Amino acid sequence: MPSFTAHSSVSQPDLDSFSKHLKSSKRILALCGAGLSASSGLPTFRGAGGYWRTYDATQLATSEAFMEDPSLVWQFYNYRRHMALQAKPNRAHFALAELARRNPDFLTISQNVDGLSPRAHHPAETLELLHGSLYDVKCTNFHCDYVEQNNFTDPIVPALEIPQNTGADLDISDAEVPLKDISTGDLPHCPKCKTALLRPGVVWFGEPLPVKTVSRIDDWTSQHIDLILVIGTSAIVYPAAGYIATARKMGARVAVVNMERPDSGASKLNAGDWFFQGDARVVVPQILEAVTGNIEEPR
Ligand code: BV8
Repeated sequence: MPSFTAHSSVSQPDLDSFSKHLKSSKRILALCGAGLSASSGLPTFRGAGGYWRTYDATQLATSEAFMEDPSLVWQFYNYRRHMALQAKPNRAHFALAELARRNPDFLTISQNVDGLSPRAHHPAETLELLHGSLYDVKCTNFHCDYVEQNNFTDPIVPALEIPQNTGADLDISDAEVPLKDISTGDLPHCPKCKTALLRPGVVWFGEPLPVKTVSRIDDWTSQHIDLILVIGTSAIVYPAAGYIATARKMGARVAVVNMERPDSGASKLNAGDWFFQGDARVVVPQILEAVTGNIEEPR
């Protein structure tokens, strides 16, 4: 029976073999998903937190939903902006940032739009936010090029103020709490063309990923890769999930950090892969410690 390390279910022999490979790895890729931020208090998409009111989050993350009911979709995104601003990056975000500082040939591809990796001071040049950010906004007018980054205004417009004291522990993410009927005129509008609505600067389902981001990642993954860390993702969404197979093709060993053992899909374990079961907040700092040193719990 392998001995387990003190504070997680990571077995010592796995940790030793992984640490040895980590220390000898030059080109390391990390693919992160909502599980990385779960312990910061942000619900995941497909886990229990995958619903907002009565909607599967993926039903609201589309341009069709926005065109049909911009008020509902803006209330969804303004709520997530607010919640992510209240949340704090956890030790796993900081550990990845430290690995990035110590290894210039490291790249984090994050599917998360919650802004927590940038707030953990992850070096920007080795962080690709594949699906954009809740804190970017852009104009919906095809002929207007207005884009604003790092807009942390909360609420983004007064009309989207989240109603408080809506009953014991309930908020607008609960279907029992009525949503405000916000007229389109009171939603965020473009300050440049002054006509069109602004939308969240995220990639919706059915939309192409930013060309610059994809080509940067394609460049980076066109050379040999020593290791890919697959952290807190169900690996269901493409093209993000496809980077795991790409990394394998480029020679990478695979280490999966997840609460559940992935038995199918893009992150299905192959012989020789490491699987570290547990909360990313606990497991990621532990498995990276051989290179990053001890990562303190953020105060
Ligand atoms: C594209 C931003 C092509 C928005 C997101 C029909 C038409 C077009 C495309 C498609 C189509 N059908 C399918 C597709 C492809 C589609 C897709 O993949 N769909 C899926 C549902 C099958 N992809 C797209 O649409 C992409 N675009 O293909 O364009 C194209 C090309 C040219 C021209 C036109 C079109 C765009 C996809 C991007 C969508 N945007 N986010 C927003 O956030 O609101 S996706 C969003 O969902 C996230 O970013 C992320 O990618 C995904 C959620 O996945 P995870 O992050 O993994 O989270 P999840 O909850 O699923 O899993 C959490 C995991 O963590 C679990 O495994 C859990 O066990 C684990 N966990 C939980 N707690 C912890 C933990 N692990 C560790 N510690 C813990 N504490």
